[in-house]
Amino acid sequence: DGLYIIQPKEEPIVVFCNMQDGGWTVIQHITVNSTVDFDRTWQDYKYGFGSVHENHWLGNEYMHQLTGSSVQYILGIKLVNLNAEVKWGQYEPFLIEGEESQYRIRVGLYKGNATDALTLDTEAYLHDNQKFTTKDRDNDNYFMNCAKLELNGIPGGGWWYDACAGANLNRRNVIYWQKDCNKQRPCKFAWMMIKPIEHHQPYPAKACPCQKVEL
Ligand SMILES: [Ca+2]
Repeated sequence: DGLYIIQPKEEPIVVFCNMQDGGWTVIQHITVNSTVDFDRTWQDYKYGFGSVHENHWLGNEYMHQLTGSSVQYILGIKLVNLNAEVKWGQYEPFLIEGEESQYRIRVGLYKGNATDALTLDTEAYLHDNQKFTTKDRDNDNYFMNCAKLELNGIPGGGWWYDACAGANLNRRNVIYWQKDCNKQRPCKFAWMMIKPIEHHQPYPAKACPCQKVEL
């Protein structure tokens, strides 16, 4: 585990890699009642905020640069409740489209022991295909701006809202993941992480530098 410099496009960026759980690049981390404010503008969510070894949002632009390449990615969700019980979920594939598409999210098939909160079977709560919404840019399907809706005085923050959502990991006081994390069952930590989909290699790839075969 630790900090790494990666270069998804021109600009090098610092990311936190979670190696113990299998080699993931962390794109979001929140601790309940974090001092990092997640009630931010479009521009803040675009390039990220917080500190990468603690609570942070990596940035929609970087999420797009990483997942929008020719390599397909998996989204991993890790949730820890107050009893230190860990829940996992993952979506394959996972993709964030570019700013011209308002950083629309695409999520594929789910597996894990957490609730499938991003594709919850409720008409108003689908995440797949939703654009990103912040307090200063309302792209959601609700008559108000979901990012501004408050719970105990804390707004929802930026997210891929529908009208509004069965999950939101960016509300600072209540980490929300449908049945797993909510007001009644509080969670302490959440992470969003990504990694490339591994294509099965039938033969060891690192035999080179290769000896010329004498026939
Ligand atoms: Ca709206």
